[in-house]
Amino acid sequence: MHIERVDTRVVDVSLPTPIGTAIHSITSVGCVLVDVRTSDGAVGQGYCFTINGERIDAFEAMVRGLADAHVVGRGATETSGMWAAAWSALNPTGHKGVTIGAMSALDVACWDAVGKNLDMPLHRLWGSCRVTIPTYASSGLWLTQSIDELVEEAQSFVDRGFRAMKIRLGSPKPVDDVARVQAVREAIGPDIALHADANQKFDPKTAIRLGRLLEPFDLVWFEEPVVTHDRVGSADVRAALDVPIATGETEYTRYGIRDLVEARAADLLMPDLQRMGGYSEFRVAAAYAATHDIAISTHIFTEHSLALAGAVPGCVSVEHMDWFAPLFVEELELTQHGHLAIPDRPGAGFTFDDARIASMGC
Ligand code: SMN
Ligand code: MG
Repeated sequence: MHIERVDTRVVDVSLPTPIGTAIHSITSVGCVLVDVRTSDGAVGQGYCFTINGERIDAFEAMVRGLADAHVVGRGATETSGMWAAAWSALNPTGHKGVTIGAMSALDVACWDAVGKNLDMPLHRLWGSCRVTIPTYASSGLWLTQSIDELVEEAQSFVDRGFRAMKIRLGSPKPVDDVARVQAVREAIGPDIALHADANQKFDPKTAIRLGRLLEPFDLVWFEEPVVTHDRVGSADVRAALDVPIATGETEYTRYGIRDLVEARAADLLMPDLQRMGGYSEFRVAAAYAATHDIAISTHIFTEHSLALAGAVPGCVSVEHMDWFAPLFVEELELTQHGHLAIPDRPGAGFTFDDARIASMGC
């Protein structure tokens, strides 16, 4: 069984309403969809994206270049060989950004093809450890919302069956962040878990001050308190506060995760499937985290992260982000106790909804 062809499509998926964090203004996600076609007939699928589709054509060109050079013609089960060859070829260009995003889409698609050819869910192929995983509602509680809107949305998450959610921080004045967190905590009560994400907004001193002010609200974690490159600053915030520091979504590959661990910058790591470079490299990073007894929680890419969550014992939660749901035929399944079901379908367990994607202008 070998890979006969790799096809790409570019599609822009609009968000229902524009949203904002401390560093993002988002109206859509532009995606490169990748179909890896094998000689046995299975089609493996993966994707990478940019916010608002900015510079997405560069990602498509990178996918096509890597596919022609390192994927087409290769045995479909040679995921490690594909990854190693592409990694080596990318040395002069670099191992962050467009290169790794393109590798991720190809690697996920190749693994999906392997699982589909074997008629086996990927988490079982890798060694299953669970059938559901805790999740938290993350498509909401944005910085652009009023306190009334936050309260209403928090309540609606609880009504939908979520047992956890995430609010964004980064108001111009820390007291405003405190008021927003307080309002949500009062709306959801003490039994619903609340995470908070600063999207790198603060300098370490401000983060520490805000972290202390937020102590009464029993946060699960304080995410990306400082700029991602300031690992020492993140370690300082971590040492000063009792609340766990979660970070890692902006880091690339095993080496970004290693640097955070070596700096003692994180209580919990949040690898992102695209920035890790796909399933192969994510599993390396997860193993590295495990050797340091640091838990992980997957960053966005909800559908495709479930296979990993089903096979990585140290994964404690999967972020529930609904941005990419319109791409897929299958839907995420929220189970009792606010968990997500790990799909027991072949491969990654999700397939592109071709008709719907075509109607998006692709
Ligand atoms: C986030 C990620 C990607 C885009 C906007 C916001 C946020 C999260 O940091 O962790 O969900
Ligand atoms: Mg975040």
